[in-house]
Amino acid sequence: MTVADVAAPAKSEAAGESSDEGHVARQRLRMMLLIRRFEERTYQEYTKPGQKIGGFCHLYSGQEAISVGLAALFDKKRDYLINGYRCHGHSLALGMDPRVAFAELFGKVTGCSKGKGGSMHFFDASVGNMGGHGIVGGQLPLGIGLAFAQKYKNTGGFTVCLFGDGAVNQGTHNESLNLASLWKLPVIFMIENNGVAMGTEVHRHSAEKDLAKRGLGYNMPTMNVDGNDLDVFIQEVSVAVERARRGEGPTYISANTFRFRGHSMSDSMATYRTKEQQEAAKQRDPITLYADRLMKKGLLHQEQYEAMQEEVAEQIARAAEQADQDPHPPVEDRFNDILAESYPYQPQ
Ligand SMILES: Cc1ncc(C[n+]2csc(CCOP(=O)(O)OP(=O)(O)O)c2C)c(N)n1
Ligand SMILES: [Mg+2]
Repeated sequence: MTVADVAAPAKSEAAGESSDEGHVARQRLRMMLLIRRFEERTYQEYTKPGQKIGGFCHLYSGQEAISVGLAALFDKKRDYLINGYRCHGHSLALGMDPRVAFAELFGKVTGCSKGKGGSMHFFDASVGNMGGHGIVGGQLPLGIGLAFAQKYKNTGGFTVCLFGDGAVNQGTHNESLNLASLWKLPVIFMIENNGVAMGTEVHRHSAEKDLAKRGLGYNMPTMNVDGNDLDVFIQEVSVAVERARRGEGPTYISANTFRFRGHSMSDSMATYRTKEQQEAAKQRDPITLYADRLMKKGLLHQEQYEAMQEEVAEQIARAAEQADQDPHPPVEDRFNDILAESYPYQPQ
């Protein structure tokens, strides 16, 4: 099942039920739920006896509105998304089947990277998902390379280059912002600003705490956006998308959010996030905020919401079980797919 499939309306008389607005909104809500459930199941699979997932694993719970908002603005035929290692949510939002995603985590041949990439390397180039990257800040120069190709080929596409608040002090950040602005590349630099790099809060590593201002020195528009309010996010980020599509160059955005779990599977977050911070964040859970809004607008009923939650839970359970049945890659394949196959350069 994909993002296009939503729970059937429970009551036919509901206001807005047949409207496009209601349908699209419920699809988005469903996708945020799907991502949250996927991450919860991933946590269980990682921590329970008989652990099926190895290596590093970074969960995305709490940040769902950003990936679902970006997917809403994204044209899979011409746009690119490139990311750090916290990449499960974006891949699901761009349509990756949860079974394929679990298979990648379980090291199965049916995974998006044939089971050899794992949690940090979810890719699907066929929809412009140029993957997760493990080196902090390493994706920025790659992202502007993609944007350069879009400009060179005049595709009208843009690249959204995502990174964490911990990446802003990397040298690659400076180099990429400068070139992108100088060459007016169609790129959106987006910090998924969850306020911490592992356990280090922004005020401990950045002399300027308002990270959005980092773009100013490179002569590009900058903005802070609410990364937990899906509607606001889509509306405000669409300005940057249009600017990029018009060929006017990059925009720098801090999408402000909170992650609900630790940095990776090895920390519980309890040592560097106060109870007050965690409580305040829960009040701004992107899923609850959005579901409440839809209910107030009459675009969602409680019964409908419950049915949607149940359906998503079943879908995730089924996907994990199916992925578990899939085979591991054959031993003979261990040296394949390490580097891209080379092909002769063909100027267009
Ligand atoms: C060049 C480099 N240095 C250090 C690390 C180790 N490391 C992995 S994640 C991380 C923190 C990054 O935090 P942030 O950019 O805020 O992203 P978040 O994890 O919050 O999404 C660090 C230091 C790395 N992967 N690459
Ligand atoms: Mg961070």
